[in-house]
Amino acid sequence: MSMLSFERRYRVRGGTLVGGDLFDFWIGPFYVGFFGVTTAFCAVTGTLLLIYGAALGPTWNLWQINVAPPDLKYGLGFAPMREGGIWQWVTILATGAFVSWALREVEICRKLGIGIHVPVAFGAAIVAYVTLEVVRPVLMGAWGHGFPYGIYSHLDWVSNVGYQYLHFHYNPAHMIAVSLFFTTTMALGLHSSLILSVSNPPRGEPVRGAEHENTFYRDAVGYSIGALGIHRLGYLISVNAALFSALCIVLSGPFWTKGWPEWWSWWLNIPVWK
Ligand code: UQ1
Repeated sequence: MSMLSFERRYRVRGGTLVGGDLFDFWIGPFYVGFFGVTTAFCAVTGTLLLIYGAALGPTWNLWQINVAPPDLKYGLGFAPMREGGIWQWVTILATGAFVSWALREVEICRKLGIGIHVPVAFGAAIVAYVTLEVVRPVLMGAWGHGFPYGIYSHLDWVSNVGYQYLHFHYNPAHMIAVSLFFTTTMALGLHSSLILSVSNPPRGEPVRGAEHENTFYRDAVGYSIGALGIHRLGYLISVNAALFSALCIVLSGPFWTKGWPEWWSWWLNIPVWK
């Protein structure tokens, strides 16, 4: 891949968090850094372990391959490799890869002198994953409460855990998370379509700018949030979608063991109805 003319100018030394100059170099288009090395190690080792786990299993059908967590009887201890140990190591390596990737992004931000908004937003997704696979299983006393690694198997896990709480959509944090996911897609749809409408005109027509963007939404809904504002809004709702997802699942089990519909009895029990 060829280097773009401006890239060399911004490929500056320093900004590393760990390792000083030791890993401060690029391989082709990719910045390496200490965390590039740890990302590559964790990702490759974890992937090979997943392939090993698949090889031990009964199928190579991509949809049905399953690498499951240990039985509940192993509690929070290490399990034999073939009985959930692979899942445990994959979870450690996946967490290592995700956190390494985020810290490598931080090093790139420091080199460029830009904010760390990207790794912080990615951190919200990491929080959701770690909540599902580490925090909630630890709070419930067994790694067996984590979700399995497999396409169908993790969907079955979501379905089963949902029914354990009778009707998961009554979980108030789940309601907020789902609403934020939908609102995020709506905001991206509003934003992407607006940008395309002004910046990608038919051949021969002029490109339009901020005044056309603002006027469209002022005409349509009486308000324009602005070019910077829409990105602040998108950041807020997308990061909160991930954080409320983490909240809704960590509440289920460690802090609420009944069906979620029952949680709403506080509403029926308000004295004013009596
Ligand atoms: C908006 O007002 C705006 O400012 C001009 C954008 O920036 C380019 C947008 O992308 C969008 C989608 C809006 C409209 C958003 C609201 C919340 C009214």
